[in-house]
Amino acid sequence: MSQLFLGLDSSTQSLSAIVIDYDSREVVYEHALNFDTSLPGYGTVNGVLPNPDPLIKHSPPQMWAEALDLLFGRMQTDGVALGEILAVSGSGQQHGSVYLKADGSFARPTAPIWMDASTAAECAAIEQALGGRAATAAATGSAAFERFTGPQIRRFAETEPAAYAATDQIALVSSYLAGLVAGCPAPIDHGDGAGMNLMDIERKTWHPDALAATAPDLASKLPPLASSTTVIGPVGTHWVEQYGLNPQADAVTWSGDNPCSLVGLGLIREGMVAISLGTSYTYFGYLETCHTDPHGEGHVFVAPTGDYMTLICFKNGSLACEQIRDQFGLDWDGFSRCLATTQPRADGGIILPYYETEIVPRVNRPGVHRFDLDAADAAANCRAVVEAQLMSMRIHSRWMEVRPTRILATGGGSVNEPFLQVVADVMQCPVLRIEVSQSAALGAALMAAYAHFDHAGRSVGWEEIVAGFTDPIAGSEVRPDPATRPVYDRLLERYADCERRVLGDAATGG
Ligand code: XUL
Repeated sequence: MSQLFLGLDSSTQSLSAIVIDYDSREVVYEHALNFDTSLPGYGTVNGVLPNPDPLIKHSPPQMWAEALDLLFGRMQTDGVALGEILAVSGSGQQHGSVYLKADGSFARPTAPIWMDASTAAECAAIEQALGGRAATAAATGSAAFERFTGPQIRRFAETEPAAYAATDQIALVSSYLAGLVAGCPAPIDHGDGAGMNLMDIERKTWHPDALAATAPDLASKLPPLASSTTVIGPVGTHWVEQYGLNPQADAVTWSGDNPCSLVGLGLIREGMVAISLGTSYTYFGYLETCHTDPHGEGHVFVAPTGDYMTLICFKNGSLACEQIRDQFGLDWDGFSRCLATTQPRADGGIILPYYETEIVPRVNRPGVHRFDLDAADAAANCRAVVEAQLMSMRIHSRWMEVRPTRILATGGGSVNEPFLQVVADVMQCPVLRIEVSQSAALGAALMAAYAHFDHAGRSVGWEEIVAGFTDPIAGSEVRPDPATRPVYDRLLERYADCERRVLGDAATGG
């Protein structure tokens, strides 16, 4: 009999499932269920409830619960051997919170999610109570961010005190769904707990000062914290009776999508870094020891392995490249040709492409700034905008003190070879492509496997768990050109100087 593990992923727009066959190292089943189209009665748009206030982004938790049943029904119809699954884990969009009464009903019918930006005042108040931005980051792993759970809880307690008082348990998206699978309240795992501004990032316990800075009586409303690979118990009887799961199958804690993706991409050793080239660009990687960003721009979460991970989000990512592409009437091929036909130059033109406000570095007012760059030169602008993104990544990831040994590239932009050459040259590190479309769900399935073996007293190392599931695409390696090293070392200094001039000293990432 095969050893099957199920990984689920409740993201903003969909609920996905991946089943892996551990022995053959294969993904044997994959399905995604879109919330808007599968559950239209909730009226969500891209998984989010419409709201006249553009800062408010909530979703209905009941929809997530219903989706779980729909998905298991679908797996049954598709002939998935549900009775052979040994353990189930999952991934949830990070930061979102669910408010439950003692009888399990909702104390708040909607859940604020990671896209919500309505808590600027609460962030300021929490940071002040904790001794400032750097102190908040040192204590909880991140400065206070609008989407993080603590500021969201504070706003709820202030604006709806009666509903807050009626709340018995606050769950994250991940722990809420883990509880449904287990049929009992689930702990919050260290990975997703680190995205709340409430957990002591070093001790992995609730931080008493952060709790006090957030809302009254909060400790009594939070579940215990646990490692990301804790077996909560057997799966709930509902899943056994309705869908034929094995009553002995393990219900494992769920984590956030970023910690799960870390494992789903095989980033389990120091120096392993991934760049996700989507609408925004994210730079994330494994950290052996905990140290936080003194500028409060990057996040530190706990990795499913029990070590740490970092995440930095660059909002203007491909958006800035698209602006330049469109400005010069190019398509992506034309954009790539511009990169392929230009050379990096230490005295090359520089652009600071803040078409929108930026997360890293913090830029509150959009603006595009050019230095020694002819605004009419298409090729020079294409090169400058890509170099800008990568130099920004290199500068603003310095605080991690991790020199990447290889970088995995994922997302739409990773298919563009001249682009990857710039990544390799600026970062002075080999870049490899990886084609895992569902890295979070895959990570969850691998976490289920780890937890299952661990719980059975069979300790299997993470290397062995991920082997064969997370291999980069053969032949996709792009190596840095050593001749570009001194060029970029010099250009980097000039870029940092331009950032300083535009944004002030706080923006240069140390
Ligand atoms: C991370 C974050 C997003 C969500 C998306 O801090 O807010 O990546 O986890 O699901």
